[in-house]
Parts: sequence; C-alpha cells; structure tokens
Amino acid sequence: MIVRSLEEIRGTEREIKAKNGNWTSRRFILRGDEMGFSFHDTTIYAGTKTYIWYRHHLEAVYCVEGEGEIEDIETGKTHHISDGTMYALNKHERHFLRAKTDLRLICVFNPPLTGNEDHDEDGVYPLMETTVEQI
Ligand code: 9YT
Repeated sequence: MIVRSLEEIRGTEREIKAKNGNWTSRRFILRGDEMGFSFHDTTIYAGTKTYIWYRHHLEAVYCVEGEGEIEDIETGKTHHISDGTMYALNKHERHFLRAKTDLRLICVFNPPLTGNEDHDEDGVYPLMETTVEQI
C-alpha cells in the first residue's frame, strides 16, 4: 500500500511548477509506482490561460475548488468548471484552461507521467519510453 500526504510532497521532486508560472502539480502517483496511471493534485493559478494538448496521454480531471473554464478548441465549445465538475480528454482534445480563481484539480493520466514533465511550446508532454515491466 502507498500512503502519501500533500505535506510530504511539498518541496520535493514530486512537486512540479510550470515554466510559464500558470500551475503547480503535486504528483502523488507516478510511473515508478507501477499503478498504470499517475495521480496529481494540481493548482491552476487565478487569472491564467493555458494552452494544452495531451497528444500522447489521456487525462481525467475533477475540480474540487475554484472557478474557471475549459475551451475545447476542436469544437469551439466552452464549459464552466467549478467544485464537482469532471472533464475527460478521451480524444486528446486541444484546449485552453482559464482559471478565474485558483482552481484545484485532481488529475489522472494514462499512460502515467514519469515525474518532471512540463508542457512544451505546443502544450504537449513528451511520451517517455515505457517498458512492460514499468507499467
Ligand atoms: C489540468 C491540467 O492538465 N493541468 C496542467 C498540469 C497537469 N494536470 C499535471 O501535470 O498535473
């Protein structure tokens, strides 16, 4: 069994701050934990707009605090996000994430992130080489 607290993760290599300053991600479960997914507690900072395209990953996101919106660039549709809203990027949709207040999002990625991924200039996380033993 794995038990971890937010306090233990703060200030360690499991806490990743985006280069653009828009978010901080606390990564509770990573590929090395061999669960087949990664599991994060992310804060998206108030007033930010982030372009994201998870070309190599599927992501489900559950909002537990704050107000914001997600714009699906594929359809042009914008959806309000607040405590209790879930969205799943089941088709690798390119999107903008806008935070009106600080947004606290619980995120699950498949395949799991390895640890220190940050968005590149295309809003993409690279696909790290994965062997069967690591999944
Ligand atoms: C919701 C979202 O994709 N935010 C960006 C950070 C990401 N969730 C992560 O790496 O934890």
